[in-house]
Amino acid sequence: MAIEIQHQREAVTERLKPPPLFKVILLNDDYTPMDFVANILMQLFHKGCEEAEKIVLQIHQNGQGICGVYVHDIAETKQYQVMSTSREQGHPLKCIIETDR
Ligand code: TYC
Repeated sequence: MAIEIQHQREAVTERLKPPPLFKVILLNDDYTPMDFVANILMQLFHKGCEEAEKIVLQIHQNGQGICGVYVHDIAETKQYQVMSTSREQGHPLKCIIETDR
């Protein structure tokens, strides 16, 4: 009985934990136009124009940059939207997701 209560407690504690978060990261490449990446950041990640431009330059200089942090389903959807919009427009832009903690 005591063990069962302990298990129930553990199950409740598990359910109360906040869900794991995932970073959505854009990678640099030599071909995708900066304007296209800035538009992606504004339209899909709701960044303002100045912040979007800062992030684009940061990715261009450092190789990658974080666009946002989300629960897994949302992070995957954002990744899919970035990749499909880029391919539709003929750009090779890459987007990855990584655990945040
Ligand atoms: N390096 C690209 C260029 O010079 C611009 C770029 C920025 C590409 C960010 C991808 O995630 C990226 N046109």
